[in-house]
Amino acid sequence: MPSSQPTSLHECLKSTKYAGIDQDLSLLIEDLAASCISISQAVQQGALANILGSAGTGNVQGETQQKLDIYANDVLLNAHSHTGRLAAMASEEMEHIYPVPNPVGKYLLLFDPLDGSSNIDVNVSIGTIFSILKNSSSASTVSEADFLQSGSRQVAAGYVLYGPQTILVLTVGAGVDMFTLDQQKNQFFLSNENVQIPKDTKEFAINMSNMRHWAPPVVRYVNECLSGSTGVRNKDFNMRWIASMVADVHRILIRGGVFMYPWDQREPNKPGKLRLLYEANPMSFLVEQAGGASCNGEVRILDIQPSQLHERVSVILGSKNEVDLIMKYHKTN
Ligand code: AHM
Ligand code: MG
Repeated sequence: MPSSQPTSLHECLKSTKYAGIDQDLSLLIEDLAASCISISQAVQQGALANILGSAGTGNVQGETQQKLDIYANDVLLNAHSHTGRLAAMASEEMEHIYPVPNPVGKYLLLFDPLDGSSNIDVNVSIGTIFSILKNSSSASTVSEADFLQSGSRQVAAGYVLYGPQTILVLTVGAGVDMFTLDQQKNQFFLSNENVQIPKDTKEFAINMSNMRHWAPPVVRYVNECLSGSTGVRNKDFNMRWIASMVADVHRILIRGGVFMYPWDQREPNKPGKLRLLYEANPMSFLVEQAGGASCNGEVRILDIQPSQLHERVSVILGSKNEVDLIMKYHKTN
């Protein structure tokens, strides 16, 4: 049991570490935390809240929506529509942006309301991923173009992991902090400060069933990991694949590792499976702030200029030395 009084999210956001953010952003982060507590409660109720299973509808990504995808999306839309802190929202689950009714604020909120949808019904960790941008447009109405900012312009990003514990992971560009939900007090408390990803690792995460479709640099890297201590890497690797990016990235933030969802040749014109604005950018911001690296094999993900809201991207992120090696293989192949 902790001996001293833990620091709440609210207190932390008032501390000098978070002095660089304005009050609207601080309150927006607290609004997000409150919405995710509601989502967490629904996740815990599961079948008792009639929240499991397919909704029978499809989203703009061509995926079947789960009831919890829609529930989480609605919770976030409702919680943020009238706060005066946002100009508009965009979600993985909605085809178009969602301009908020008056009063209109200065931030744009993007989210994957329920990441890891394929794990909902099997009681495996899932999460909500968010990214916050400034609305830099002076126009009176917000347009999709206002959301098309590179990840390096994010002012905050994070996720809430609904696992054995519910954990909020946050960056505002001053490192990464983790906050654990106290279920009795319904409040997040600081539990892991200034998270640092080890530079080296012996663990990789990738959906191996797609191996025959990958590009040569990715095949080379994974084959070298598989060859273990008698191969060129001179060490045995371990593999993990949870199929919830939030849970795989959380493990990497805690103990290192590399996560890959690379381009593959089944749909050569599609850069990857994961979405740049709702998944890759916020996770890349967190990983870099924790001393890791993130790229698409060619360039840093945070440098990519998006050309559309639901743009997809190849993702390679995690322990810095490993990501650098995979990048090198892409450049020399
Ligand atoms: P989702 O946002 O619809 O849940 O999809 C994204 C998820 C990631 O969390 C995860 O890394 C990946 O899809 C798993 O894909 P696969 O089932 O192909 O392994
Ligand atoms: Mg997702």
